[in-house]
Order: sequence, then C-alpha cells, then structure tokens
Amino acid sequence: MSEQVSRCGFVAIVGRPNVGKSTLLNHMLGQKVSITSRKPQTTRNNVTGIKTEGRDQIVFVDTPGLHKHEPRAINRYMNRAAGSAMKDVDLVIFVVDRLAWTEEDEMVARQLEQAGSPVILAVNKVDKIDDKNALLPHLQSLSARLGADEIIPLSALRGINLDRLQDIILNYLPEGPHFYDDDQFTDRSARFMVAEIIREKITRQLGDELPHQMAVEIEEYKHDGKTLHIGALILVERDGQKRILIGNQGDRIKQIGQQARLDIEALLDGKVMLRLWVKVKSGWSDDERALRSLGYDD
Ligand code: GDP
Ligand code: K
Ligand code: MG
Repeated sequence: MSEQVSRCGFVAIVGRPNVGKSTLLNHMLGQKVSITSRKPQTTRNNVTGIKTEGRDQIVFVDTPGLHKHEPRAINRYMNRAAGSAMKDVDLVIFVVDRLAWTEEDEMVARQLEQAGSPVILAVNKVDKIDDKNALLPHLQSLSARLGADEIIPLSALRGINLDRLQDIILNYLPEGPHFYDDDQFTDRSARFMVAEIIREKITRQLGDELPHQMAVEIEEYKHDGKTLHIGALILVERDGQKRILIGNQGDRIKQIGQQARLDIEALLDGKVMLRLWVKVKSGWSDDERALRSLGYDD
C-alpha cells in the first residue's frame, strides 16, 4: 500500500557564504543548476533544482549565503532572498563548514529558529578533516545546542553521505502529487542559466579583482535553425574593472567566452555562438531599479 504513495515537497539549502550549498545542490541533482566558486556571494538568487526519482520529487531551493555586511542594495537583496526561502518549506538543510562556527552561522541559526521549519544540520567538507574521531563529540554538542532535527556529516564535493541525506529528506516530505514535470530540473529559464554560466566563469577567473561588482545581461538570444546566437553584456562598476575583464589584447574576455560557450553548449545540447561585451555602469549594484532590470526582483 505505502509503495504507491508519492512524496513531494520543498527543501531550502541555507548557510553562510562558501560552505558549499550550491555544490551540494548540484551533486544531489547530478546536474549543474547552480554556479559555484571559491568566492563568497557567487549565488545571488534563489535557484530551484528539481529532483524526481521514482515516485518522489524533491524541490530544492539554493540560496545566497546569509552574510553580515550589507553595504549595497545587491547584498540586501541576497539576504532577503535567503531569509524568505527558509519559510514555507517542508525542510531546511543548514550547511556548515566542518567544525568552524562563525558569527554568520549564528545569524543563520537565529533566522531558522524564527522560521520554524524542521532543520537538518549538514556538516560539509568532511573530506578535508584528518581526524574523523574529533568530529563526533562536536557534532553532538552542536546538534543539541541548535535543536536540529537531524545531523549528518557529508562531502558535497566528493559525494560522501549524499544517499543518506536523500533518505532523511524523503522522511520529511509530505505525500502528494508532483509540482513539476518529471523531466524538469529547474524553474529557471535557459536565458537565466546562460547568464549564470557566464558569471561563473568571470567569478572563477577574476573574483578577487572584481569583488561582486559585475552583472551579466543577455541582450540577444536567437536560434537560426542551426546555431543559437547569444549576445551578453557584462556590467562593471568602473573603467579599471573593464580593463581587467578584457585583459591584454582581449585575451581574458576571450578565454571567459570560450569556457562559457562550452558549458552552454553542454547544457543546451547544441551549437552556440557567444558574443560578450563589457560596459561600465557605475552604481548598478546599489541601485534598486537597476537591480530589478537585471532580474534581481524576487
Ligand atoms: P556556497 O557559497 O555555499 O554556495 O558554496 P559553493 O558551492 O560555491 O562552494 C564554495 C567552495 O567550496 C567551492 O570552491 C567548492 O568547490 C568548495 N566545496 C564545496 N563542497 C565541498 C566539499 O565537500 N569538500 C571540499 N573540499 N570543498 C567543497
Ligand atoms: K561560493
Ligand atoms: Mg552558492
């Protein structure tokens, strides 16, 4: 009888920047939907990743990391997105980085208390822990202090314990019909995914030199029957950033374009012509209207 029951529900993935939330989502799905990098604030929007397996469907919501300093409108936007995702979900996965516990983790914990959803504490990056025995007492005290419903050590990157995580998640999902088609893996448009892939390549190459002051806008998106023609505008805040991005005789931007094109072709399974250009638009990251026109308007 219970064999016939299908489960479907929403699971938010939250935590401070860089603990591995987006990596976890991608590995749970076996498909890349959310961009990742060593740099904090890589994820700016809530990104939905849908996993349908057998009768069950898990709808993950990856969030920008909740962070302390929020000088500009873009940062406030990111914190709002993360905060709203914690509510109205069936379950929250609270990701932390090994034994490190910071003020920002504390901030997330306090928000979770208010949101009131069940919480799984996922202690990530255990592949980087040498003394695994030291982990257990720490996990127990952390779990007790937070009142987490479950606690699980894992490695999002190496795929350690992800099956167990999935089993735990399923226990928390209500019975009910699927929200999405079984072959759909995100609710984001192909255009959004394309812009994100370009942003990932820039962040990975130049994150230190362009600290979060860059946005990508798709200006052209046309299929001619054989090839998809994409034109993307990269917005930066200052002239110097434009020079860095373009590089010596354009070599930097060319490299970024090549890497992005390969990923886009893999994602969309077809030939792509990608043109990138760079424009200085100072103040965009602190301008609510500019942000909305760039799609930061959830
Ligand atoms: P987010 O900001 O929380 O979404 O973090 P990301 O998913 O972008 O990951 C931040 C960095 O941590 C990236 O360089 C990842 O490759 C790395 N990372 C994520 N999970 C793991 C893990 O399980 N083990 C190790 N060693 N690195 C990880
Ligand atoms: K990151
Ligand atoms: Mg992320």
